[in-house]
Amino acid sequence: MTAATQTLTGRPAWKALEQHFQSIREAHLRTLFAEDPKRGERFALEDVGLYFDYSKNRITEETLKLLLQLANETGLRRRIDAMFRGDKINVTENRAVLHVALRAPRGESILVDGENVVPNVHAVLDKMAAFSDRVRSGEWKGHTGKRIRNVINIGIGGSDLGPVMAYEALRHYSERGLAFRFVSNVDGTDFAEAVHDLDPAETLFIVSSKTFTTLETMTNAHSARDWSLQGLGGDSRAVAKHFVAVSTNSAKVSEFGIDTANMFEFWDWVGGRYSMDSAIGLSTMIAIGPDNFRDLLTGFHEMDEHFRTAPFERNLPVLMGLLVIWYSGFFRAETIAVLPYEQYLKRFPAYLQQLTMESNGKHVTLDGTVVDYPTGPIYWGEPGTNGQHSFYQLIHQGTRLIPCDFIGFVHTLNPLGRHHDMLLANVFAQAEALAFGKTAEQVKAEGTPDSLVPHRVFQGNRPSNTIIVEKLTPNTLGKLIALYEHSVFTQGAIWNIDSFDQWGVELGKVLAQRIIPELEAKTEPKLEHDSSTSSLILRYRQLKEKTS
Ligand code: G6Q
Repeated sequence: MTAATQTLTGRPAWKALEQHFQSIREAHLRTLFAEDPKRGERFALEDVGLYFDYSKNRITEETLKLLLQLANETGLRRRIDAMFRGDKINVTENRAVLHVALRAPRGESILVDGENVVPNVHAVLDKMAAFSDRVRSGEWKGHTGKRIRNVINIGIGGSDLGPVMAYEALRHYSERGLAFRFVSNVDGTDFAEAVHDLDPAETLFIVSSKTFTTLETMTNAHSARDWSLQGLGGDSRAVAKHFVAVSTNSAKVSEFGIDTANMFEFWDWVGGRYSMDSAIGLSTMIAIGPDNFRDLLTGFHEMDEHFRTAPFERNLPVLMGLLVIWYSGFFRAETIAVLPYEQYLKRFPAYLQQLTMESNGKHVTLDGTVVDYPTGPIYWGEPGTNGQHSFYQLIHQGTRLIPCDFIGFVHTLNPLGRHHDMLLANVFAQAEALAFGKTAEQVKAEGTPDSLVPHRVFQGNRPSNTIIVEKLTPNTLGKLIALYEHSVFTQGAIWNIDSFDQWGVELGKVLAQRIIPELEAKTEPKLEHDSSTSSLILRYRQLKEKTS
């Protein structure tokens, strides 16, 4: 077996980690900290404006050494270089993976099939900037001559989650004279609620779809067109003033009736969940303005450069990714909680769910072999402190190990009395409580009745990372997103999976297409599903008929 085809669990570093795990699995963070008074500084790293404290992890120098060895044995460096070079590392779709080119400065060169893609990236950014300025200034008018007051992004998955998250995250920087809404679900309620109080004459739709064929998006886009035309007297010329598109598919865009002059392009080497900094970010740019959008891209790029050049032992995404490998592969942790102590980041965990789970929820390696180790964990989370009053109980005292990422900012964008110190005190207190807990002796010493002692014991030894950033800005948001993107890359490279395809979303889509006509048929359709699915379809048809 060559080094490249060696299975992960057969690698020397993996075997050494298995052995090492036996010696460290019971070690308590209390002991690790007591033995090394400088641990909190030693296992911390500051770069590109992010402070990353990973000392409250169940690791030693030896763990790190072996994880870094694993990164080397699995060819992480080679994989990083291949991505940045534009190699077709998305092997199942035979595509380059070049979201890093979306934030490459003007003048850089990144080749795809021999063509430098960076000039095209900047041409689209310039076109987006000109359009954004026109909408923001009121120069872009609707069909009746009114200025645009509402911008609605229609998209789903990668064409929705990034724009929603970025709008919420950067709301502080947004143009408050414009309202932004996002429609994704094929459930008509999503569209109906988004437009119920809006005037079509003041509403601009951005139809965001890489393929321009996605069922949900195209259904919503057609409903939006009907709603617009109905409200604007039925003149189809109104579409040109109230609809723009973000897509790779110009033929489908014109077929829909959108002038391709108002289409913002991106490319097949941008994966949906890695596309929020492409033209898919048009709503973000209109909200925060082109200068802030460029700051966002600069933040992404700074993290890209850090990931590409920093030695692995000082490389933030690499260390973060290796810790995920450690907990999922050895402690068998099933989930990871992301806990931003920043209200503006309320949609960040939801965004990360797609980034992490669509990327690394794979059960076969690049060559199709079924893995014999766990791959992508479940990511979830809520902003603090709200989560503390709901699910943190399980993280503190439940039976599962849930590594946590705490994210906090030194400066708030909304200074208000003592709020921010209280917020940050909670970040530090939670990480401290999780790591060190409270022993039975401590609980007893507080005068707790014996019968309650076990209930009030905190075992501790629950690991976390703490990421501290100076302030939430477009720039730091870009860095945080890129940090997770490259952590996901690191994990996928070591697991030897394709982090850039998503075949798992296909089957359900195909089956739904088959079922739609069965639900709508006027005459009883011949159902050839399993007995459960057929009965459900039948029941729906009968009840629909009876109660309509
Ligand atoms: C993301 C996925 C997926 C995609 C949506 C929307 O990586 O590919 O979430 O973004 O299915 O696809 P379209 O942009 O083509 O409508």
